[in-house]
Amino acid sequence: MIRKSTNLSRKNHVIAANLDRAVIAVSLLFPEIKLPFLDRILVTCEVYGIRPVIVLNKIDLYGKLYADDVENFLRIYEGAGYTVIRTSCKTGEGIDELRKLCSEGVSLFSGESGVGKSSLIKALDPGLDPKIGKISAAHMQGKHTTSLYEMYPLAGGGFVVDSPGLRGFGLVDLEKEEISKYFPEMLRVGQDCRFTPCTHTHEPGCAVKEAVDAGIISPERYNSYLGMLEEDTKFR
Ligand SMILES: Nc1nc2c(ncn2[C@@H]2O[C@H](COP(=O)(O)OP(=O)(O)OP(=O)(O)O)[C@@H](O)[C@H]2O)c(=O)[nH]1
Ligand SMILES: [Mg+2]
Ligand SMILES: [Zn+2]
Repeated sequence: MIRKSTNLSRKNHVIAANLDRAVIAVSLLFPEIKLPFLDRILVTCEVYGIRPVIVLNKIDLYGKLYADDVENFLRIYEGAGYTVIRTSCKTGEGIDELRKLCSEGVSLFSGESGVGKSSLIKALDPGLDPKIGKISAAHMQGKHTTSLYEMYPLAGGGFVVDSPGLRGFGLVDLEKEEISKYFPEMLRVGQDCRFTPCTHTHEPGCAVKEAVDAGIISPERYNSYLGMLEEDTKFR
């Protein structure tokens, strides 16, 4: 799994190797999720053939007020074909399911600072002691508590890699025509576009745009795709 540094060096940064899956932890609150950021991680997983599992953590915080946001999130990502597990390190919801999933092979825990990567690892195996931070009261964000990559064996089987919170996630170099292949829902319908290659932006007879209009592909995912296409090449 590789990301491009978002600073001027634009260096490739190898995050981890020989992974069986990437557990991408997100939260609707503290810190608030940014969908294009999640989509960049998902594209990178597709590029390297790593199976992503999305963990919507801190489910105990959302209540009725955010019920629609939770539904919307599931609609977007389950609709795109991803596995989404709802978890809480406070109530234990979803932890058994996540433990079962992680009981074989090596799982990288990735995501923004403060989403609860280290807390999830501790919940999977209370015998472990990864450092857990606090949410900064001033910014309602994580404080970059985990500073090193560390692999732990789980008592119930499998290995997990705790990692420092990601600040930015630069995509590795991809040709513009290539990007949509890494959106599984676009790959599925893209064969039916009238033109090949099709950028799925302005071409007539574009099956991807039709699927967006028909509500089969979510506008949020499509917008992330457009954002990746439009990015100045220095950010890709
Ligand atoms: N309410 C609630 N708080 C949680 C949950 N999971 C984690 N937290 C809290 O979120 C804060 C950050 O948790 P960490 O596990 O340190 O987050 P992290 O993703 O490892 O953060 P970095 O190491 O900085 O990247 C802590 O105060 C946790 O107690 C949860 O499911 N519900
Ligand atoms: Mg941590
Ligand atoms: Zn098209």
